[in-house]
Amino acid sequence: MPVAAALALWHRAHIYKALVCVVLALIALQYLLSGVLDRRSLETIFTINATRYGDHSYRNHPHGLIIYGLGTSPAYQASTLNITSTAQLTVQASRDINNATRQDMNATRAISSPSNTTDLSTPQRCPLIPPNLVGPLTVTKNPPELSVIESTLTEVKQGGRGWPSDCNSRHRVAIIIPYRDRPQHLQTLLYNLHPMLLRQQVDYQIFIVEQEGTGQFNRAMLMNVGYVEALKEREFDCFIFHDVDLLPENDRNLYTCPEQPRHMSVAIDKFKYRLPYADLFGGVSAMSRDQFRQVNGFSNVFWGWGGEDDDMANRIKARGLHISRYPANVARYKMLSHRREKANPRRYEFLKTGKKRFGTDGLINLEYQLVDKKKPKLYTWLLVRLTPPQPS
Ligand code: NGS
Repeated sequence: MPVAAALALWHRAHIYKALVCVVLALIALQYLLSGVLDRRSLETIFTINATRYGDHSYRNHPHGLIIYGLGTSPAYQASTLNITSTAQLTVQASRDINNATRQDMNATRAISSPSNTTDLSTPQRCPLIPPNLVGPLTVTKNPPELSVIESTLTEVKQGGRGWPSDCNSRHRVAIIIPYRDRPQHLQTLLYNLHPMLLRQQVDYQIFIVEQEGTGQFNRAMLMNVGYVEALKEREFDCFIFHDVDLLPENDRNLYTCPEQPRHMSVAIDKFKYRLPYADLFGGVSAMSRDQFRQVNGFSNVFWGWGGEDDDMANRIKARGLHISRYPANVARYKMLSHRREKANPRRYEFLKTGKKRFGTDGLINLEYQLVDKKKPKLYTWLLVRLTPPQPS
């Protein structure tokens, strides 16, 4: 029928028109997207150049990459004891990379001078994920002679400093090691730690803070001193508080500071690689310069073994922060054996009353004397005389 045929023809023509519209729309979309992608890659180039202005741009976005960073909900606490699935890690990693990229872009927008964006001759910013990580490490408990270690670690500079040679590090990290009378442990730690930090592409310096005399050890106060003294040298943005007897077993446990304070020594061989309790913050822990200042550092009242790290965990919570952790298969350590130190009999009492002192006891009333300071090849050594805090 001619009318029906005409109608069919008319319908077909409409279908063709619709198809043409869809194709045109797709082309337009592709064109627009390519514009966005171009802009993104331009911004990346700008960001790379921005890092040349080290101090300035670094301070604008001080947070490091949290590759596997997770929260500390009870569910998470349970999950730290198991191996986290690769899929989970990947999701977290890409989320963090996206955040970092966003931060980079913000930093980029803040830079207005076009002359900052043209010179590509200086090293680029290091990649978010250091490319030479190997994962599980062979830990050496019997290191060679100190002189041999010194001559092998050619990339380490006087005072225990290291930084990547081919890119600008994203992290300026002070490693603070409270210390007394454990030369063999120190040698072993340095032997294991330096190569790992170099692979992690952090710009770091190792500080050994030694307590003078034979009185009760005050780990917390030594870490406060380490923080203060390190900042006199350089504007570190990240602090790793590190016991001398813990050897990292995996270089994916990045010595950087993420958004939240991070407990690093989650799984220690001595504890059968299980976290003893959810709020543990002892062993090895990471805090940014600002977080540490925000909590007023560690308490100064804990003389003898135990409790000072629990008090720090309380400070962190009181300030609305929380302890983050890498999964237990990454945050693994071997502990070197030693005599058990004398526990502080008053530690539970101080823990209970700690809250009252958060504002008055810490960096704010820290008193010490710097007795000596030296910079041998593998570390910066500070000998300090601690002054017990006066009752306020
Ligand atoms: C707790 C201590 C912490 C200590 C943790 C692990 O009991 O300071 O054991 O110690 N708290 C109190 O004593 C209140 S460890 O065996 O790793 O030296 O960090």
